[in-house]
Amino acid sequence: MAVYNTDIAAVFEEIADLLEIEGANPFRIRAYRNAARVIRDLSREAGDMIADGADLTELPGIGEDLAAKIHEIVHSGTCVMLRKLKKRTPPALIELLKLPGLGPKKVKVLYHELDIHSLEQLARAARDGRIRSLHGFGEKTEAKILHSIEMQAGATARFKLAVAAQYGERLVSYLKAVPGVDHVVVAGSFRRYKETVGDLDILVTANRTSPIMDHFVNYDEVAEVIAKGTTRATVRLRSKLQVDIRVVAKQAYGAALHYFTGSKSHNIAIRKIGQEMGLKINEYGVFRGKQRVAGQTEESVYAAVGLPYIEPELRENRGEIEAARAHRLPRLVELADLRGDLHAHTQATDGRNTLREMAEAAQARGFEYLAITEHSRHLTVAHGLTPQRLLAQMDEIDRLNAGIKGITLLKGIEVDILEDGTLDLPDDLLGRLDIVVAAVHSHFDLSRARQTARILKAMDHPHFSILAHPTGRLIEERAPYDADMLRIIRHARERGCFLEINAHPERLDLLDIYAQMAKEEGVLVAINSDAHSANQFDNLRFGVGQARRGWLEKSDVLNTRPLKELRALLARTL
Ligand code: DGT
Ligand code: CA
Ligand code: CA
Repeated sequence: MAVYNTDIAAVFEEIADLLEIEGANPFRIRAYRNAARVIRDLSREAGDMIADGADLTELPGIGEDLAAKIHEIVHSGTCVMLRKLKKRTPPALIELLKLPGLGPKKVKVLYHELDIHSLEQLARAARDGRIRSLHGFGEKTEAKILHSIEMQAGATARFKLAVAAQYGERLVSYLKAVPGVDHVVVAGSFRRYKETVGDLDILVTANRTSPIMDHFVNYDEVAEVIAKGTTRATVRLRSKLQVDIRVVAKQAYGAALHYFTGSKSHNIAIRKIGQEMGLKINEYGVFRGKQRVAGQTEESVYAAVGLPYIEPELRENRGEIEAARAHRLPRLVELADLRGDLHAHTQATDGRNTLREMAEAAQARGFEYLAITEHSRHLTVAHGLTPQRLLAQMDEIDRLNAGIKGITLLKGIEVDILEDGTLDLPDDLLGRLDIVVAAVHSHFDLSRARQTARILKAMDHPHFSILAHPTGRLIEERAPYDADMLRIIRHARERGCFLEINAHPERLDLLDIYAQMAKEEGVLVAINSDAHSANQFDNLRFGVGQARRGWLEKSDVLNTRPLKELRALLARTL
């Protein structure tokens, strides 16, 4: 049984939540939250470190007790303390914690003040208007709680793409090692780089004697076998992620891959074109009468209906078939096209690594430049930089740039856009930076008109370069703020500034449709990692996936430009 860092972090987060509901010592609670973050940001799996005999107490904030718990979790998947805590907490409270917008503090109040033990009781209290008068709640929160209960009742949980990737990719390498197996690929929404996936759809080609199905259901992460036949099976993993597997013959690989990649509405549209040409298209191939005319590769399926190959990220039936027919498909941007990253943090604020470590990691990826963009002072939770501390960092960057070859650090900031649209640092200071990344981090609830005006005003600032994570959403946790994105994009064009696709797995913001809107309006998009540690540059692939879903080409992306061109583009706005 493999235990990943995300599993360990989840155990610690849950311990912290339950301790908080109990009203435990805040320092103790914080120690667990901190440990969760440290583990989540490790560049190696803690399990591997333990196997190598590493001393975990050398990690920041990890003492003997936490190190012992990490060992325990790595070996057993959980820990005794969590089990004990769970035993003495009413189970419904643990359910309440899972509702977006309800943290341990609020759950504690609901439990103690209203004696709420279940979701039904909570919904009733919200409907009766009994929640709004509680300390720290109010009418808005009450409405939100009711909304999220109703949402949860209707929807089944989806997994963030990066989380699904972690489980999916390990399963793929496990399956590739099975005798007689040829291709193993994750199809479905995962292959289309959708920001969340409902389940994984794994397609395998194997010879007839391969023991693939038995191996699949015996994978040590499998919690439940829902169905098992000779060519298909469905399981649920311990993480609750459901996985479908389908085994096909080699000559049907392309047809099956096309079928299981979807989207369903893309498939239906392609099948319809086939029908008009007298062809039958299914997961086994493309047929004219009884004769198979295509299906070995995806290209052959498209060619059979007179179309060029269409990339998976485009297959949403949003105009890609028409574009293919007119030979106007975009040549989508690729990870290798990126020449740098324009949004990253270091230890100076809430990052994990030093300037030098971040520079070296970026250089190791072959980057030509990296912008260091710490938070500004308004974000006190992230130890935002004061003007003085920013000046000190700028000097440090000068020294580092003088000493390091092959990569240039750009001086930047992730400055807060304050409620009135002003920026959270003095103009003269912003003017001395190479790049000003600006973002909304507060007052998400402003009316559409005020939120839009706030952002437009910020863009009017002469030093504004990039609007970071432009809709503020956190996937499955916080809805996008209400703002007129078309006006913002058009204003960006007028002002010569740019929008970001933030590659952080919880953000992936711009959303794909707005990335496409930016392209159509002629606004360049930066694909940024927002890395808080050196290993988080890996997240860029998800940002690139999002960009591809937005039809972006290399030329639509700001940070595909060589440094000299980038500087010229930034100078327009500085
Ligand atoms: P998800 O899992 O909700 O994130 O979305 P998908 O797209 O992965 O959907 P899923 O897992 O239900 O099915 C995988 C693929 O199989 C889907 O993208 C297209 C194909 N598929 C499923 N059902 C149908 C169907 O009824 N007709 C057609 N043409 N294709 C289907
Ligand atoms: Ca799926
Ligand atoms: Ca499926």
